[in-house]
Amino acid sequence: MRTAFITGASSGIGEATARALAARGLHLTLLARREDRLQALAESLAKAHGTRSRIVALDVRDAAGLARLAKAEPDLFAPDVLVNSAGLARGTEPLQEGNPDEWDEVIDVNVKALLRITRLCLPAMLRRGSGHVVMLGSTAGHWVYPGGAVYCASKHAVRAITEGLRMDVHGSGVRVTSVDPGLVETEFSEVRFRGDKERAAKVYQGYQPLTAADVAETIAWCVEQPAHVNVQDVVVMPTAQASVTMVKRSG
Ligand code: 8X3
Repeated sequence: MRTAFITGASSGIGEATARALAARGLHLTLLARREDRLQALAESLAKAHGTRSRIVALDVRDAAGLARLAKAEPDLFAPDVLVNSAGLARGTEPLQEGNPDEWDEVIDVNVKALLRITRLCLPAMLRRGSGHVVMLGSTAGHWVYPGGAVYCASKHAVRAITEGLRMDVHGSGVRVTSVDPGLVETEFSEVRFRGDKERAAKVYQGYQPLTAADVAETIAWCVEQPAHVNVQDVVVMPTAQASVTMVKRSG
């Protein structure tokens, strides 16, 4: 029985990845804050694919909660695949107008929580000599755009962590992949614009953005490669996007 541990599993790319991996026969540990959404997802996957899901209703930043859980249920932290999908951005203000509390939130979730969860799952993978850590990077981890200094810094950090981890576990059989999407229509922009749905919708207007399912299929493709194949990094953008600042919109 293959298992995947997915953070940020209640929505967006995390939820779509749960669906894509369940369809390929993996059983799941689903971590996110919103228990009702995790419950509904687990029920629908059980019905559709017979998937067994464990639900972990926790804020991914809750270090003490994670440590307690790892002690009580170490098996949860021994998945075949870890997908670090939890992540967010806040605002597009220039740095000089930024909110340091929001910087903390972005860095704590995108970087520190990702490190902590990965750290918790690695010992079992290394003992087994197999396992796959998938990071949700971003095009923002390759290129910086105006108003994106802190978010781009967090995703550049994810890229550095991915590369560093790959070297640290080299020779162990553990694979490390980063999937780095451009514009994907999810709740990402609504969160970034602090609940402003109208402004969020404009980000995806006039062209066909990626869907969460598009990215989930990319992740599933990476995971399904034979054990000797490690897809190191996949950058995926909508066809209408040529760079982080170039999007061809109609009208
Ligand atoms: C999300 C892509 O361009 O909004 O990681 O930063 S972008």
